[in-house]
Amino acid sequence: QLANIGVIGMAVMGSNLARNLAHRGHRVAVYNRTTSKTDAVIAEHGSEGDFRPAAELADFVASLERPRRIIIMVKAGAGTDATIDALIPLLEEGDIVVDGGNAFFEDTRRREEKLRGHGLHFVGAGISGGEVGALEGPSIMPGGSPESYEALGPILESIAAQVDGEPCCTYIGTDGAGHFVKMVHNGIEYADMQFIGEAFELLKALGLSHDEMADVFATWNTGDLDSYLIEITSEVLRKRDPNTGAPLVEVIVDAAGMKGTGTWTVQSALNLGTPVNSIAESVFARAISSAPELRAAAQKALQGPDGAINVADRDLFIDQIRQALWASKVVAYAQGLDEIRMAGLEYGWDINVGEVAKIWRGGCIIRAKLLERIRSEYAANQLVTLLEAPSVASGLADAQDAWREVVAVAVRAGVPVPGFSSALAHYDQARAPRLNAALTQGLRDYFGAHTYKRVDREGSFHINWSTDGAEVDGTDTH
Ligand code: NBP
Repeated sequence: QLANIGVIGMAVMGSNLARNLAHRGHRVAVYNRTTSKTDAVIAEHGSEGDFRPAAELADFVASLERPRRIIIMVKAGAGTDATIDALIPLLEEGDIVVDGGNAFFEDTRRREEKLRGHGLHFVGAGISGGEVGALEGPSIMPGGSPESYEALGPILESIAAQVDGEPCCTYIGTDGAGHFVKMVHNGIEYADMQFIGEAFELLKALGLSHDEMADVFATWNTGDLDSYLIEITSEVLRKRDPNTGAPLVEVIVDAAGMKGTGTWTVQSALNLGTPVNSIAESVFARAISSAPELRAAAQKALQGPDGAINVADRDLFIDQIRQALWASKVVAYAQGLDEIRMAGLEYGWDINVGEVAKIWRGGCIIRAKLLERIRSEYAANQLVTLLEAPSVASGLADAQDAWREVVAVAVRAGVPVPGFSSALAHYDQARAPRLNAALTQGLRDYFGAHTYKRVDREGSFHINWSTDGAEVDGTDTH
């Protein structure tokens, strides 16, 4: 009997995914450009299931039943293209090639079109959960032809994380839809981590020890904030440096790295014209952390409060931080889901946003109790944005006094909270009956004759600013 699934790429992600497939009873063909890696994986894990290692790509392809299902887990970019180009001449019409790496969705669109030209299906599948997720059950976001999902879906669903008996894997939409959703998942992950970082800084400014902070996060993890990232924050804060015994976070250089998915999320949002300011602030917060020259120059020149926070009721303020964190998190999820909805309209993906929330409930890095509420709100209501969902709007209403207090105290103390404050600004902008954009339009008309619309009648208008000051029809003005 031939293998029913193949995995190319035996580095961390590919080998763990192949083992997961084998553990679920699949017959797994495996291949890696450098054969010694395949040999090492088989030597160590070959007894865990039915693996079919191949040293040559042609033998790998020949060992698969048709339509062939091949998951590529190699370094994103040139590695993916090289693997695809090597595969194309070996495949037959109807075969399915899956890219499980972190590809940019425009690359996925390009590859899908190319493979379609060869009569092949190309599936861009976002896979989240890191190496443990790949092995034990990730969240999988596959995009491609509906037909390919029929042949592939059951296999992917069998290895995905399960929540309430349902797999954290569902068909997302055509071509780049799956990788787009994975990209936004990562953007939300950036925001989640930024908010947690701001809460940490505020708790520290209150004078809590690292063990006390770890306890606070552990307690928060038993309530509305229950999530993987809050859980591991408690563990990281409690960790002592094996060398010095100091809290580990105090010996880690405060320069955050990034691999690009957060930046892509913001760039794509800018192209779509959809506001994701909390996600953008998270990306920029990493950027300033990793700008040593700018920081050194500014540290010498700039004055301000020393960052200590003194409040009358410390426990009350800690709870207010919890509420600010929850409310900001809701806004970031709303912004990310808004971006997915807008991309669906732009690219014709017909994405079910509630189903996206559903498959993020388990396996992935942003898994959180909040996602069940989001799933049920999208299932029950036709939502333009998550913020209008009844239980979300009332939750934000309840949290907003605390949220405003935390931002105000932080601003006065000189503790930077770009995430909390930008999320709050989004909340206030979104609910405002009038925005200052009216003045922007007036200014644009003044210096550039860009025209404006009126609240009381149709059409576009222009003021003859430099002559008689009269309002004229702006239809023909640029
Ligand atoms: P890497 O990203 O480290 O890539 C190593 C693999 O790519 C090896 O199998 C290597 O083969 C292969 N490869 C390279 Br490099 N260039 C190649 C080429 N030109 N042709 C064929 N194969 C090539 O592996 P990883 O860390 O397991 O990640 C795999 C994918 O999963 C990436 O897209 C990554 O972004 C994504 N990822 C996701 C998560 C997550 O949490 N979801 C985590 C980590 C990674 P060799 O052995 O012959 O050099």
